[in-house]
Amino acid sequence: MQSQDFSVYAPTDGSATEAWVFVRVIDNFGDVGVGWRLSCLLAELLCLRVRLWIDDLGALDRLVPEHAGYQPQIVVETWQDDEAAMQRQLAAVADPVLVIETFGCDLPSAVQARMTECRPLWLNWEYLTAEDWAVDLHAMPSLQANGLEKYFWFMGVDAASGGLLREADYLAKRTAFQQQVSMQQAFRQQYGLPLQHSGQLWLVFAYASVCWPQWMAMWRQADAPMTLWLAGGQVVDSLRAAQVIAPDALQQDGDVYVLDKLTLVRIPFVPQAAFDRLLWLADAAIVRGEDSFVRALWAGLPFFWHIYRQDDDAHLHKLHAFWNKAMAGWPVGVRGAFMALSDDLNGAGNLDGLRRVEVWQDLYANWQNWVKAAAVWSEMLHAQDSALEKLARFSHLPLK
Ligand code: TRH
Repeated sequence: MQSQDFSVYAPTDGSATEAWVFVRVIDNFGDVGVGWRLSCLLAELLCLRVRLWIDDLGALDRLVPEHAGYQPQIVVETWQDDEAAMQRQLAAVADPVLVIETFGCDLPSAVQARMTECRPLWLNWEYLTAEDWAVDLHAMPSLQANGLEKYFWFMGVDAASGGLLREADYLAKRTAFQQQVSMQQAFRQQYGLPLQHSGQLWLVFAYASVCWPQWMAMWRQADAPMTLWLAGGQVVDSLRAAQVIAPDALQQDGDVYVLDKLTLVRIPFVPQAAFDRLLWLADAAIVRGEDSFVRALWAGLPFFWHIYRQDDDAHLHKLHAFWNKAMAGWPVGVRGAFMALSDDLNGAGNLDGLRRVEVWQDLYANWQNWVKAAAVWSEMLHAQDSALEKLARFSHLPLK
């Protein structure tokens, strides 16, 4: 689907071309995480001045503690529901050539009225999915009540999708970090992460679930040394509720708790710009939601996806759609064991304790095959155009 040429709306007086990104924080860090990352990439790669309108500055402060001076091309505005306040804010700012509402967050009527005058490219930046219907709908226009077309942007893993958010220098940064032990040690020191670990190192950033006591039992019975870096707090809460750990265990960042050969470490919440480095240090991961999932794809390591739950088990279609594409070239031995555990993690499995350990041991026996399969899939995604490269082509806005 080819749109009209929106670059014609760029100012001709030499002033910077402006884009507006709207974010409503529903829960967790996904909305703000994607909104901020997208804003940074619009500024860096499309050289736009980005006005990020967000209704919960506290969520952004947590993710990007220094956002005020972090990227001079990004201006953060508080999105106020008060119409008069929004009118006053709008009166002071330049017209945008691009307006992105993230995840169907519905633009205020004052903004829509302004858009009927300056007629920017209007995108609804949707949740990522590998389902085929999303590829069919990607970049399709939908006529709105104000007479403007709004286009759907569906990120995804297919070449015909809206692509994935990726920085131009991602691979260079990953390689430098993974090759330089001094950088790794400095990072560990900066965030109070243990300088050593025993066995495989897993980064676990996942939701609260009844599966966690079961998975700890699985790993304890498998009896191989293993270290879990527990990020985000919810897994620790589940373990405490199930009395797998003592009530006073893992309360503070840096606390360590040992269960036989399993070492659990509660790690601090790092700024978003540092999150990749946790993945780059790990042998494997469990990630969640949307943005951390994409970062695991770029890291190219073996991982499970703890997907965000939706009503009517819609999340399971999304989960399976993704893995069916990702696993197409995987060796059979990895595929069966992996899917059984992935379903188990996401509440769709039927493993009892004994079978869970057997399946884990099957996967563990195929470790190198899993590592290779994950790396190959990641390389394939790296070879595709990123979401911003696709957006530049779609909008005719110049790419740096
Ligand atoms: O926080 P999430 O569970 O967000 C979710 C999903 O996006 C979901 O699809 C959405 O519907 C729901 O929110 C409302 O997971 P996600 O998407 O991985 O976002 C986490 C962000 O937090 C990501 O940008 C990485 C970042 N992060 C850090 O910056 N530092 C950290 O230490 C950690 C653990 C995460």
